[in-house]
Amino acid sequence: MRSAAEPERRGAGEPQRHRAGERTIVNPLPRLSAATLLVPGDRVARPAYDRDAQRAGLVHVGVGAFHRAHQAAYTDAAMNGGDRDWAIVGVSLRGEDVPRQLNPQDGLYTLTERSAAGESTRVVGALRRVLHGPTERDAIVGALAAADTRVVTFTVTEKGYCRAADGALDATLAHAGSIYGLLTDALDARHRAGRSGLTLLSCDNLAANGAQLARLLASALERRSSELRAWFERECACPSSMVDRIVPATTDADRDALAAHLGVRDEAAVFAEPFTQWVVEDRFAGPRPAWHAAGAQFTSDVHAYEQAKLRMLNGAHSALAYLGLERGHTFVHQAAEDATLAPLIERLMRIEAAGSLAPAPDQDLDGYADALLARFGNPALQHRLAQIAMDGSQKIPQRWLETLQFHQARGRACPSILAALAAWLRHVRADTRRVDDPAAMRLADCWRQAGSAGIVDAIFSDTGPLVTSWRPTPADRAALTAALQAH
Ligand code: CS2
Repeated sequence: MRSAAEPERRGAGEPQRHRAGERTIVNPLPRLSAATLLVPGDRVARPAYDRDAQRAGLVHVGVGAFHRAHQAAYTDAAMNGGDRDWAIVGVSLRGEDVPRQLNPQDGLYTLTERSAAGESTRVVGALRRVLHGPTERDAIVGALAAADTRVVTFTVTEKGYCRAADGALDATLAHAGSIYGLLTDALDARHRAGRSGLTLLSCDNLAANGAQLARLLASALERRSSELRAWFERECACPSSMVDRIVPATTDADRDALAAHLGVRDEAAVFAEPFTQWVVEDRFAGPRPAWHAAGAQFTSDVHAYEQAKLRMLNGAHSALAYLGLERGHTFVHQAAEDATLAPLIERLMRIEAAGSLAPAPDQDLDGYADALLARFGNPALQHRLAQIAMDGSQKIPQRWLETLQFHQARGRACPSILAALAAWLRHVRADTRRVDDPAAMRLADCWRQAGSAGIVDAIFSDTGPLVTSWRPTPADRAALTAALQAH
């Protein structure tokens, strides 16, 4: 509750501002926390369960905006529906920002859904606290090893899986602070204490994400002991899952406007589209939260949903990002409405990506493409193309190159994907700006050494930086080289 010393709230109006040097400072409102939870109560929905009475059944690694708008929101809905004891202990592997945003708020944050029709906000209560990888390693291992913990979910992005170019575990990246270092110590402790195995659920945009996690983690555990590896394979499960929700990075302007509306500041606020989907392989080592309360689908085979999402949604997203940035756009909805790009994106989704898929009986790929175009066109989201353009070396293999490979084997060309690939090659050239990609240095070296005549072979080779076995045909090489030289 507000104390007398705090600035007066000005109804639903603007917060007070004054100039301080170059920056505009917004006078501090109280932070969202357990103590101020009632302040926005009349405007937003709040958790319907006693947060303090819940046991922590879940650990989540990688508490970015996506987790907060997706898995944590499903878990909150499950607990709202009466499935208790799934409070989440969050882990931030590197950055300090997320613990700083969430811990002073007792793990509370708001989730706002945005569409052309308006906004709706709720407070999510599932997250208990966030542990910081570099400074709280023992506490993280302790949480993973705790008897109450039954499920661990991951959104560590594609690069968090530490894969070498051949797809195997990269031992130099898989250090003590990586998911592998933490899980090795935690699973070892569980095994020795005679505790149950865990369900380790990858929620990242990788093909067969569960199988990849299982394979990579098994090779990390083998380095500790064959017995630990065998225990993991016997007692733990790594189901695959397809996650979907568009969650743009939150901006300061978003936080300011929300504070003006709520009368409390939420430094951890997230904003997302109304659409959300989670298809989970129903293969758990023990109990699981009632995520279906919020619409999660449990199935025996995620593969068809996962491939359609990666190749159609994410494939189109990456194409919009590189081609759209080149054409001077900032946001996804602008690129999606660009009359030059629209036919290319339609072809990429409906012919090239959809033509490489074997849909499940209930999947209508053309209807899916229609729905995706409507989602991309949501102007309220302000989803930045630059956010999608990050880490392309990690993304494009499962978004484009598997599709190229499928059609190549059948003698078919994919002109839209090739146009997007040429835009990506230009994007990573890095002559004039910083490229946000873990392989940025290697990509820049390839460009320096090979130039536009040789870049395609330099990148798509056995010694190149991408995890892919796709190799261009002479026709692909000619098309890509011509596109590069024409720019
Ligand atoms: C996007 C995804 O940033 C990106 O690479 O393509 O984050 C996308 O918004 C989500 O996968 C949607 O579910």
